[in-house]
Amino acid sequence: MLLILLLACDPKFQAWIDSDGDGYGSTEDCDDGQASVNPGMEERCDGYDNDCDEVIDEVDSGAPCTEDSGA
Ligand SMILES: [Ca+2]
Ligand SMILES: [Ca+2]
Ligand SMILES: [Ca+2]
Repeated sequence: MLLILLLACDPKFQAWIDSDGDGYGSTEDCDDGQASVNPGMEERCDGYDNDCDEVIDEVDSGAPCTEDSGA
């Protein structure tokens, strides 16, 4: 029990916080408040930079990223 408390107080462990629970801590996750945004995520048309490459809603296929699927 004491060991766990000591680890919790360790700055190294405090620096790694996964606020959104997506498996990526604040040191590697570019948005630790969005579970659909982390370095292991594929880009989606949702207005977020899901894959953390600093480009929002880029699509490899070249298809336009719009919410309009019809017309
Ligand atoms: Ca995240
Ligand atoms: Ca991106
Ligand atoms: Ca996106």
